[in-house]
Amino acid sequence: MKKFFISPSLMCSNLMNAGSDIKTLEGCGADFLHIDVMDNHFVPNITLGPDFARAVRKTCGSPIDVHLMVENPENCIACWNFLGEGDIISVHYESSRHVQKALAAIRELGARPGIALNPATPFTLLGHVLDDIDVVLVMTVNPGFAGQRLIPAALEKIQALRLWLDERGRGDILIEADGNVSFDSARSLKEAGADIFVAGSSSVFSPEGGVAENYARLKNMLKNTL
Ligand code: S6P
Ligand code: MG
Repeated sequence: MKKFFISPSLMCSNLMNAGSDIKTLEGCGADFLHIDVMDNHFVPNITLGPDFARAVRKTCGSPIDVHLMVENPENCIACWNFLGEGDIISVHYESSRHVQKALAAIRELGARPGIALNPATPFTLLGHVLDDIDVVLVMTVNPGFAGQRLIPAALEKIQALRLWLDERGRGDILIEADGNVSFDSARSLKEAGADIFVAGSSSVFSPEGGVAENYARLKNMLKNTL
């Protein structure tokens, strides 16, 4: 069975009780905790930031997976200097004229650099930064909000990206699927080649069950998918 990772999206947790949800997820053995950072410039929303992430790091040992949806992320990589080995920091290809600089700064911190792609952005743009990344985060919805519907073309994109990376000898680069990863869509996303599954209101934080129960359900579903 191919290894997979679940990254619950904390913006979808019960923010009045986030500490308790985070402890529950740590108890579930969550592979990552996904922290969405938005600046009302790159996307029309404002969410979590480094102070929140620092508080998470203090209370919990799970690796952190930061998704920066901010303009010019190269200017704020130092804000994340409490992250390091095992953590992921992703920046959007579309958010900077100096994206390689941002990726190199993340590597310098000791964290794993990821590049995030909006639905309309072709992955073939990544040819010259393959050595600078450990992860490609494929947006399966337009970034900015939880609770959207998956864009079907994203599945084909993930499939083609997996082949493209493998052909370049980069089978080690992980593909992260972000947006409407549900108990149903997770299966097709895994079959297409995704490795990391961002789990928000469609799965781990779905009102269908409790956080631990939903996490176990998603994990079980992914375990039984090739
Ligand atoms: C969206 C953000 C995501 C969401 C997550 C929500 O801009 O990057 O990480 O938090 O995808 O999950 P769902 O199941 O509500 O789409
Ligand atoms: Mg995200």
